[in-house]
Amino acid sequence: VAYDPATVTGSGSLHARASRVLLGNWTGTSTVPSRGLYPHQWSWDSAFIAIGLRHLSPLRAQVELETLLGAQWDDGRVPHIVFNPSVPLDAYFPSPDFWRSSTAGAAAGAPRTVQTSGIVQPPVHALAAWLVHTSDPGLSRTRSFLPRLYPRLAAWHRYLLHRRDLGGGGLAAVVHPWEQGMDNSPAWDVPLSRIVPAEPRTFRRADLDHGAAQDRPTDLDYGRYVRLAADYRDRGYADGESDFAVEDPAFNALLIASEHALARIAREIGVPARARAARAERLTQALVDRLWDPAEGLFLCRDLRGGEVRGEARTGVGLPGQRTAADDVPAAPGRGTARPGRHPGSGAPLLPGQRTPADGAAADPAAGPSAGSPTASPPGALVAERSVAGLIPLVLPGLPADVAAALVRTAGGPHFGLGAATRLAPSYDLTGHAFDPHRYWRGPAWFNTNWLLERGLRAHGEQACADALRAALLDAAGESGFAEYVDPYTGEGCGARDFSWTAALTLDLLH
Ligand code: 9WN
Repeated sequence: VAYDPATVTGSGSLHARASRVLLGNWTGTSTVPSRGLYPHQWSWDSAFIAIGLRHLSPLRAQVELETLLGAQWDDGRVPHIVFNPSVPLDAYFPSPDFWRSSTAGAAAGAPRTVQTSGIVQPPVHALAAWLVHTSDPGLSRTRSFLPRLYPRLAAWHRYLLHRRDLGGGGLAAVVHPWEQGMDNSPAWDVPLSRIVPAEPRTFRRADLDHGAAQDRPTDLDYGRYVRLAADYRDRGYADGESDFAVEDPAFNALLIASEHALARIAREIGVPARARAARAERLTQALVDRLWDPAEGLFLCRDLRGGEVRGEARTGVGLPGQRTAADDVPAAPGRGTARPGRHPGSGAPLLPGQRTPADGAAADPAAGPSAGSPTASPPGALVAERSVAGLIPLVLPGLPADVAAALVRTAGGPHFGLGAATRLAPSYDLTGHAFDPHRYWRGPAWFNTNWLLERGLRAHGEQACADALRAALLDAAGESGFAEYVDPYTGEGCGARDFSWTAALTLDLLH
């Protein structure tokens, strides 16, 4: 890494405090999300971190992304964790000896010299690369930053759009809750309920050395996370057969935003960009066709393995008197009772509250891609839970105007309370059966999702709302000591402090 004195200005100011967090979490080639809880490099964290770091040091921001993409697998996947070999194995679970990337991932082309996980995280990277470039185009061009990154970013998107198009409709599916990044969101309760948890005695949760148990996922969640990851590893990280396969609106919206960014990158480096821009538009259409719920004014997750439900008419989620998917799943800690069978068709009971296409039309995975043919019935079932993930497509400027307007209304309505009941948008429905203002992705407000909403509001002309959210984000970040997440009503900090993306996105909002 070339000599690069990152600048800190205005001692004591929010800017200076945020800068100190980022400088303190820098390891020389990348930034840890948190020194204690997350001592390695995480994929979507690095993208958000680079977006803030570019204001302190465009060079470090470039190196951050280069380090991550340096650990890319030959099949194009960008791993969700790149392990730091100097960190003791027991500092984080699952550690490299669980993932065994260089051996178990050999067929998929995992790197030999660096240890990684085998799953992915949301593809925010092309967006981050473009924003990093714009912060210092001269340095970027001198270092051939974009020409070097472009083939890797293109391969990453290709992996997601081909190997991960498990539903055949053009969208990417996640095969583990950690991939979507909102680990214990109630949106996963039903799809996860089919997974037989691993025995608790087979693993040790290092996260509980640093985080309060009541703010973290439950042991039962972890049992299922471990089972899913171990099964994936034991299949050589081959895609297609996962018992958990979900099309998520935030993951796909970020992919589309990154496709738009890749088109800009392509134009900048002089390679054809038209096909990319067109693809981003097609994907936006597929997102609306497959995941938009007009009755709710919200995007929902599609559980691709949930297509067993038949025949029961359901419209809207969680409306008074209706059963939601989650009625079947008691709230934590008793939530998630193991069910017989791990896959529809192997004995899993019908799941009330999931919504099948056209209320009972047969889901036919063999029907082929539905992108561009909105009349085809998508496989699986929409998950009847309101998650902040369903608001994230607001970042897409190309969203149909009526969809964007409905999202803005939903963000400010009773379920998310933005600009009214809450200081920041919660990760999950304030009125939801599983809402808990302190438990990780089951209610607390997170800075990355709110930063995305702030951008989305601005992109759709909601300047006053965006300004208010920006002010609330800055206040909450400063008051909480750059907490990992906060109580959406009070702003009280939870989880880790000096959390990197909180500091990075604070810096970005200050610029
Ligand atoms: C598992 C690092 C990551 C974030 C995720 C967040 C949390 C990990 C964990 O921390 O997940 O990947 O151990 O809980 O849920 O979004 O990227 O900050």
